[in-house]
Amino acid sequence: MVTVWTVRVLTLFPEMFPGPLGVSLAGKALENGVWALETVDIRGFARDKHRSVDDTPFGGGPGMVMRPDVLEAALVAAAGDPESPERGRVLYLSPRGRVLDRELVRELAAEPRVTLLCGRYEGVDERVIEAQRLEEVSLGDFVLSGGEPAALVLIDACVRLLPGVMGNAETAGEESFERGLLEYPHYTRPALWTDGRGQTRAVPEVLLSGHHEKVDAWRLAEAERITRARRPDLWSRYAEAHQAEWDRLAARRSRRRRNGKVDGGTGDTVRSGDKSEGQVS
Ligand code: 9WO
Repeated sequence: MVTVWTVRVLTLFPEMFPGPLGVSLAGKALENGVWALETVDIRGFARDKHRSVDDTPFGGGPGMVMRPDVLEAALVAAAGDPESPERGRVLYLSPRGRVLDRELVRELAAEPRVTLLCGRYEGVDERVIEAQRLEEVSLGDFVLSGGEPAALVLIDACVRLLPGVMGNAETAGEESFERGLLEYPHYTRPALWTDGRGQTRAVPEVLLSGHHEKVDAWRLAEAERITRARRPDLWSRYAEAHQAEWDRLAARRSRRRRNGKVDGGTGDTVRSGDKSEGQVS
């Protein structure tokens, strides 16, 4: 092993790690040394006899705030001085942060090491965010009871991009998301399934046809239909990226019609309208 992607997690609850990352593909990869996890117990850096890591907020208000002196000691021990070039990226999981996306996951998975600070209570003293140049990263617009579950999610997303973690069946570049689309629907046996209320449901015919080009075309059309209906934001970016290509195809079809050719299309007859996905524009 030449490179071991190493994640250091600073937390008051080290027993939460590796947690769900200790099983399945991520767990195997952890055992096999594809990635390494180091937890740092923030409480180990408390100085007073009560080992306190938090205190009441200046200005009043509910709850407690994590102390900057304790956090600085933990961060410097875990990652080094903020000026040090080999320190690597240090992230603070917080709803105030840059929203995690594929792009940031790719960046982080490409780093040799990443340090994650997990907050508890009402958060950390603002000055340690500045002094330690913490990058705030959010999973979305919701509040957790602490940063740990968010750290687990972030690590999972990174680990599955590491070479040798996933089977070659699902290499990262082949996923629908990498094309800017949501996933197409999946089906397995039995081909005819009677659900618990006695309704028999069939797998779409084309998937049983063994015609790989038709299967691919159907899956693309389904991924497009679902994306357009559920995620207009993703759909506009995708449509923008493909507009020129669609214009070329439309121009070719109208030329062929003028020349008296019958447009047989792609043989794909289920591109739209056969399933309800709410309002589409
Ligand atoms: C708690 C709280 C209670 C009363 C009034 C305001 C309050 N704010 C918070 C709060 O934001 N607590 C955070 C808990 C402090 C930092 C760690 N915690 C956290 C991280 N909650 N949610 C996240 C998180 C991280 C990444 N993506 C989504 C949510």
